[in-house]
Amino acid sequence: MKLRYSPTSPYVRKVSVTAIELGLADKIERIATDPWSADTDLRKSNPMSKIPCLTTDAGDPIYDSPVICEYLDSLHTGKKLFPVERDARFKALTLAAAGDGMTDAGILLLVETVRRPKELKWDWWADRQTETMKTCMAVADAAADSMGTDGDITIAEIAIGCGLGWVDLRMPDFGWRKDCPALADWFEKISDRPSFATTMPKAA
Ligand SMILES: N[C@@H](CCC(=O)N[C@@H](CS)C(=O)NCC(=O)O)C(=O)O
Repeated sequence: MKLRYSPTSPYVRKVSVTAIELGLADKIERIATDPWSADTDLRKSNPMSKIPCLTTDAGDPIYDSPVICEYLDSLHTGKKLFPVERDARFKALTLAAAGDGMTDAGILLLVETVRRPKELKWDWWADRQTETMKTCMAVADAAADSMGTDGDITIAEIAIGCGLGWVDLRMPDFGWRKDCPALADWFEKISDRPSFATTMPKAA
């Protein structure tokens, strides 16, 4: 399998953590890709021109990160990061959606505040994304006591942990820990798990 990646993407990190958890990391060849480059041919594999994008051994492209992670999970007959039992499965998928939603809002906020020309900045949009990040974090904080750290985890812990790691990297002053003490405690513990510790993003 081949994975188009960039080193600081929180969505790529989800795939990397998933692959490590499933013992599949050495089956994946990594191809550095800048999705923002005008020269990239990424769109031929992913019509949204986003990373991560996986190409299977059969040559089929798979995107986006939730689908790639579920594909990797489907290759593994033992450990399951996507629970099979219905209630557990939809609980994990919904919590993972809150984690991804937090990250999506964070990226939109960063584009608005950093990339958009100053005279075009739209405070209403920035405030809305900030609010979405906070409400997703509040959902994760409420669930934190039931989330795994050094035992079994699911795609929910992976999505939330990778999202928070990216927020700390790109928005170190966001100040989420004060409002989400249980989540902060959980995040500190899961950050020591080998799949998280070895994929911790570093500023480029
Ligand atoms: N929903 C997608 C989001 C992926 C995404 O937004 N990736 C960013 C990099 S962190 C990207 O490629 N952005 C390029 C763009 O938006 O054009 C996923 O879960 O894979």
